[in-house]
Amino acid sequence: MTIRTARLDVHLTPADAHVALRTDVLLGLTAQPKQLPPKYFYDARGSELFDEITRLDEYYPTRAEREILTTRSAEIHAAAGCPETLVELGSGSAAKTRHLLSAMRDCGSLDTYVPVDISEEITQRTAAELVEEYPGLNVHGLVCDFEQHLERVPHGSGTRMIAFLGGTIGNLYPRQRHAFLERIRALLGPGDHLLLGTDLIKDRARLEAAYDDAAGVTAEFNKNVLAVLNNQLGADFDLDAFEHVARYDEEAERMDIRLRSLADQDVRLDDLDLEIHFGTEEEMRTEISTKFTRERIAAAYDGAGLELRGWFTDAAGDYALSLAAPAG
Ligand code: SAH
Ligand code: AVI
Repeated sequence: MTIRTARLDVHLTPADAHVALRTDVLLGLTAQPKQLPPKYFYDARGSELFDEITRLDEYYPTRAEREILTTRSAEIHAAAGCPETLVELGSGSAAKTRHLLSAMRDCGSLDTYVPVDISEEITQRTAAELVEEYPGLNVHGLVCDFEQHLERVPHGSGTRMIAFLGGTIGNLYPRQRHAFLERIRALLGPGDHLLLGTDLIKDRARLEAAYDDAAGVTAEFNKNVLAVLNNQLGADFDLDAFEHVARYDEEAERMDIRLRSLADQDVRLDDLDLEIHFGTEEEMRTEISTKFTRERIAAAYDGAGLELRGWFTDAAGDYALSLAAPAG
């Protein structure tokens, strides 16, 4: 038997990541209202906290997506024409992805898995685990910002499925989402498919509870972005001087996640030589999490030259995995 090792290409060196962080934070903290991009939640602690979120009672999306993948992976794989390569964007710990990989293995098509994530630590761990768990599997991981380096995703062999699970597309703003889908469309060759996970619209109470759990894990995850700025930009944010806010914006059909300043305070960021003032009650947006309907997803695909080819939901209809391919 051939013993394989995972290959990991790092397209985001610590130096590049630092420049990007400096630029984004300078822009975000000097904007009115202030905001920070959600990709900076995911240092080692942030990835751990996100994994904790996925196990919370209130946070149904992971369970719902797991239910679909547990029961319908073989069907999804067949509907996508039994691809040989699975590329996964924002792969994280790839916990649910195992169902898809097993379906590919069981039908004999599995050749290559390409995990793509901004966090080097978690991608390294995921790649190493999967080489062990799936003997003979080629694992070619990529550490990069999927909004910037999508074109560097290795091709793998045969046809591919590009999976973007967990509802992470909901964390992109409409313009970013549109540009992202267009770039995915450009990556898809004949026979390739996109498998996209999206949370669906539901009542406000369930949505708000999912993003403001009783144990306070989501609040800690949200505040972790301040810890990232403290560690990486020499900032002096007092995490106790901010509170977590999670509201459903019905008009925009998205969760709006913010940090609210509990005091009139100045924060210093040494690496940026910047001092920023927060007024009492001032809110800074740290994330959106958009919720969808089938119609909205079909329209988003349509606008990006893609076509909805398959629709899979959990029994409760809380969450959807959709399959898309180039239109026409
Ligand atoms: N797919 C997993 C993890 C979702 S959490 C699941 O369904 O459970 C979101 C993941 O996307 C994190 O692992 C985070 O590091 C990654 N991520 C967020 N923004 C990113 C970006 N711009 N480029 C690459 N990865 C990103
Ligand atoms: C990664 N992403 C899909 C999660 C979400 O549900 O939008 C991130 C998250 N933020 C707070 N809780 C979970």
